[in-house]
Amino acid sequence: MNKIRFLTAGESHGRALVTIVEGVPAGLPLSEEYIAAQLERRQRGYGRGGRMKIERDRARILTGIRYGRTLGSPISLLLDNKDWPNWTHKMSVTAVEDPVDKLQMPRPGHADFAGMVKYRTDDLRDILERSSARETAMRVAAGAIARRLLAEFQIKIWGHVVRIGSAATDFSASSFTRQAPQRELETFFSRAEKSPVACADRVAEEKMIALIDQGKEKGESLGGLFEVVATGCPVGLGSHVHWDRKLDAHIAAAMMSINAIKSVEIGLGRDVAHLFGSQVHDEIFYDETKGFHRIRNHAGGIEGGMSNGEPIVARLAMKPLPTMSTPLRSVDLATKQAREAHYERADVCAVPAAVVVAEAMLAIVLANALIDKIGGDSLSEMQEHFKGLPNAPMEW
Ligand code: EPS
Repeated sequence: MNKIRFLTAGESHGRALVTIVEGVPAGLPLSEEYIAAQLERRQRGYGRGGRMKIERDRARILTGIRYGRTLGSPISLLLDNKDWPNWTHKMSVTAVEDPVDKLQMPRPGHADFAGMVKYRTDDLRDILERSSARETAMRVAAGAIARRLLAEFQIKIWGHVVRIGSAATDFSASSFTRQAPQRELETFFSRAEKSPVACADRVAEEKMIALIDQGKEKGESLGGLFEVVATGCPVGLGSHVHWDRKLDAHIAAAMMSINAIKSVEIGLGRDVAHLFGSQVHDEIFYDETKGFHRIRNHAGGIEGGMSNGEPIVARLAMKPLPTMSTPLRSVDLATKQAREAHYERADVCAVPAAVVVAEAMLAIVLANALIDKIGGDSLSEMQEHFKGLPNAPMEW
């Protein structure tokens, strides 16, 4: 079976994070710099805590590449935690004589409580170290490889923030159709890229920043809403024929696997529930210059579990992080006494970072859907197959 699969390993305050990415076709140009650029994007964002000032994420390529190109063999990446020297005792791999105090006040909304019960531990550090979003650095590294592959087929991935708490922009990327000039897309998303909250709307951006400042002052945290978009997808990724081949199902599963994500919508999403059919579905047109086309993209690029050639748009809701410097009420699991939840250094808002993680997961899903559709053990074989893809019915 020729599909990209990857495993990640690593605790937030352990020595390092690692990933093995298997199934990448041979002959793909890839460098540490390309991966580093994506890792750096994930570290940005107004509202991050002190940790991001310590880390300078850069993954080393250990295997799978020769002379700047993939070999088709497993690619392994290693990312050292720069914070590790401060944690060698707390996170020692070997037993220590003077272990640190156990943490026993689970944070409401965090993996702490269920994790402690499930894994039979009386120290929530055993759970939080792996449930931490630090792990997403490796997903971004693995996703960078998928993104690099998609770029060879002019498939591009973008993202922007729609809402942080009560501050929002009205703009949705499902306003872009396949006909949208590349320049328009690039202008919009590069505005989002330069924004400290990844929002292209300057008025909304200001409100978001003010809200994060307020949240920080109050010891609160904030979630939000954001969109990830893929342009340039050919028609027919995924399939209508079986539940586990539907592209939207794969996207939803990948997105829901990201820390703190509570909902995923495609295109209009839940708004389809209160409109007439004619207000929802995107009519089909044809003319000589544009070929088959739509004038809107409420479907978010997916019909019947398949890409329809329009931009794929997924909208995700992220909950406010459960670690708050004004802690919520909890219970000391050892004494059963009411206590404040555990607090340690954390981000006030990580929505702009989550955009980059969701882009990475979307890249992995789409790279796999493309491999599934056209096959090929090497980039050049995939490119040959890609040329033969029909763009419209009756072209086969
Ligand atoms: C996180 C808590 C913070 C975040 C961390 C996720 O880390 P620390 O506990 O070291 O201050 O900065 O995110 C990252 C380290 C990262 O790379 O994104 C948590 O508890 O989930």
